[in-house]
Amino acid sequence: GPLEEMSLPLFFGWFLLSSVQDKVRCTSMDFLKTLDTLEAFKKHLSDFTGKAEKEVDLEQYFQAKGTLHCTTKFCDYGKAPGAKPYAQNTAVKELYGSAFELSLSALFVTPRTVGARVSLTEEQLLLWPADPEEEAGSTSLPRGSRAHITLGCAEHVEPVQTGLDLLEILTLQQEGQQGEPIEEMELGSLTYYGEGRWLLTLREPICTPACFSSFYG
Ligand code: 2AM
Repeated sequence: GPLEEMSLPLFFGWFLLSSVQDKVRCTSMDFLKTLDTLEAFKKHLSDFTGKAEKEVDLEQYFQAKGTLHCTTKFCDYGKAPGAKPYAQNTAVKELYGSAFELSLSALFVTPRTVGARVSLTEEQLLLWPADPEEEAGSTSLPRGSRAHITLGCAEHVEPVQTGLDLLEILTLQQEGQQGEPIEEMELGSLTYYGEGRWLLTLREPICTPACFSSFYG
């Protein structure tokens, strides 16, 4: 019946504490602001605008929605494949409601999304579903590669795109593409991977407390 259908959430994930959400949002805004002013970014502006000379305000370009979180399993109220076994997994049940410390190791920007890469610990990987990387067609990346926090999406882009954009960059790296080193910024080193894909590897990962829980919506 309808009650049973409601018994699984839209998704499980780690939810950042509200005080650190603001800090992470500020860091991301600062990064976008700086990226916007770089000559190297202006040179590749057409990746974002489709036209060479038009300007883009990255802070306006991306829309932020909802609480910052790192999705572990998208369940779609039970309709997504593997939702039920995930919800019944021992680690998921035992660690539900527990606090974790997430490590954000990089920020990335594409014409579609802006996000933060999350580097999972062994314990955190216990909560990672079987195959979200493979679902996305990336068969050879390590488990947990897709872990991320969506910081914003361009108009008409769904948040699911953020993880796919991250996997795309990681796949390029794995194929041996070094990317084009752009510059050392205060936060870390900036690399360009073509087609509007920018990666800022953080010098110091951002550590943030987060609660493992679920969202019904
Ligand atoms: P996100 O994890 O990249 O932010 C609700 O839509 C949440 O579930 C969002 O956080 C979203 O993306 C994530 N999500 C939506 N569809 C998904 C899918 N098919 N696979 C994985 N995560 C998905």
